[in-house]
Amino acid sequence: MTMADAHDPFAHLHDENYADGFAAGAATASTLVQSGGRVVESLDGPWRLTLDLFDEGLRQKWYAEDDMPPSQWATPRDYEIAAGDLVPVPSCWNLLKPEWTHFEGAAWYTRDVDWVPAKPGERVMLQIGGANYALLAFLNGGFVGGHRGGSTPCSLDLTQALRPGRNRLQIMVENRRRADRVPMHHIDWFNYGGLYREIGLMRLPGLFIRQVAVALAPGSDRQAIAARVTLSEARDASATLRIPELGIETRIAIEAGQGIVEIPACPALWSPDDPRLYEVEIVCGEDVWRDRIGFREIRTEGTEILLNGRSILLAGVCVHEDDAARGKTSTEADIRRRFRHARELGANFLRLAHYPHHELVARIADEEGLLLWAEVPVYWAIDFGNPETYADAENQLLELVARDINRASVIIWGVGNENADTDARYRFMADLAARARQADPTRLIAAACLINRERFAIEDRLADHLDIIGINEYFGWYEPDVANLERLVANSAPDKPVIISETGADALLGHRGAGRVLFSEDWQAEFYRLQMVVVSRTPWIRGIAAWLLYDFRSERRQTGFQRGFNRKGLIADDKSSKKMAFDVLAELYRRYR
Ligand code: GCB
Repeated sequence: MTMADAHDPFAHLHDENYADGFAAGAATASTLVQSGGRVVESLDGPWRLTLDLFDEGLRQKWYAEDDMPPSQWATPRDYEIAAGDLVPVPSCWNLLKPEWTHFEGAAWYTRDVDWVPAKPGERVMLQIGGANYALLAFLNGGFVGGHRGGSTPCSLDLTQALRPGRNRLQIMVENRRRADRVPMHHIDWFNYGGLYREIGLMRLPGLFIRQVAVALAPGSDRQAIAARVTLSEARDASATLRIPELGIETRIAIEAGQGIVEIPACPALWSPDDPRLYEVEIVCGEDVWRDRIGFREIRTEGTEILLNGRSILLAGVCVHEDDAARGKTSTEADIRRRFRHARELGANFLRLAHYPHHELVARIADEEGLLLWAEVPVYWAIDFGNPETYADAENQLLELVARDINRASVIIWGVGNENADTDARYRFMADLAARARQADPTRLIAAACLINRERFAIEDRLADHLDIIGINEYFGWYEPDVANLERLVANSAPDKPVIISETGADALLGHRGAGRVLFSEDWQAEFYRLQMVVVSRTPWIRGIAAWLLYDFRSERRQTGFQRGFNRKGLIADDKSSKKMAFDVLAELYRRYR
């Protein structure tokens, strides 16, 4: 914009560079502050929301401070905070008004924040649990940072911009589906939008603990605990690690903001039968970081998966974050209900499809002793040749790892799902797997890999980079002949464990039929019987995750049976009506485990 343009009320109509300077990727995994048991002053509750289909907010600077009521405006405007709808946060806008159901675009959230400084030198982080897909945040008219990635959290430093007294916080959230995003525009779930997880302010001292990883030291034969501490700044310092129940109190020397310590220790090991958690505390200067952590070892040996040195079978179920009334917003009650249903099914394992779920999921799984596969939405036809897309995927992965690294329940990081084999895909996913391993050497890396349908064999060069080969197979559903599953097993000789990471059939609640009647409850139940015959007798299949616990919204699904839902749930979308297959699979799992 030239000086002359600055006085031209129509200049913004011709400015297509309106988004320059607003990087949605400023907040990343390395700026994320773990919750660490600290108090967060909640900003949940009512916010004003204005939809912005044409990006007028950036074009016209809706973030500029102007608190005049319209009656006092000198010139007309197209934005008025008070005219926005009062909406609850967290929520998905799609479910708030019928006319917003399919809205994909930008929307502006606004609220006042009253701030009372507590200590000189304190820092203040805005902690956002999840906003789909990208966000830009503005405080008192100034840009304070942005984030991309629809299911991972971010931290934005508000220290400089926050004023004592009243502040105006605005967050533009934007959920357009795009070919270069992660996931891309074609997905088999609903593209909810909004600030759909909790949001709040965290006070921290000038120098604080950003991230911590505490686990059994790899290679120590379960005889040592390792702790890694990262501070907010690359300074030398000293921290103290305490695990009172183990009698541990150790100094960690921190150099240039990083400290690592390894201590001989034999904690009682965390397992599904005994999900033992220890209070862990790290103090550095004025900052205290706390968590409850379970210690366990997960590794593979040949085609077996070993938990604390003992071979396990994973009997599991996949689940989406999708609720008829709340969409992608999960409450603690939702999570506990999912786990209760998984247990009723006899599952010891859940695959959290196909993106990072709410932070509480792994915390509650830690308490309850459930095993988890957590993944990033590197789903289907990602723009594998695009370096920006890779950077986004890697950042989402590292944010997930940073958030959940202390959760014993998470045993597998999933780096992708059903991605067609190209050189670009191979490089992208091999790099992602290597990055996951480097960031966290204590867990297993997996992906839903490929099947050669001419030979009926597991065949995916990516498998060389994984610890576990996931196979999504629908023999008996998309591919009618279940016998081909037997062929697949006969033709494959994997040298690492295989998990059937998905298998399932649609069934509309109440629809019945004898034989292979598609969409009937009967066929869904029979489908699982046939699957489990093969799974149970194949020694290198070490687990299965049924697709899936509940029916979920998916706009791709438009037959009379589906009506906008994927009906492969063992339970209908009301989250309570069990289909016939539920009890059938529960019985099969009882025998399997
Ligand atoms: C798959 C996908 C999953 C779909 C499922 C289905 O293989 O990984 O996201 O929802 O099949 O129901 O077709």
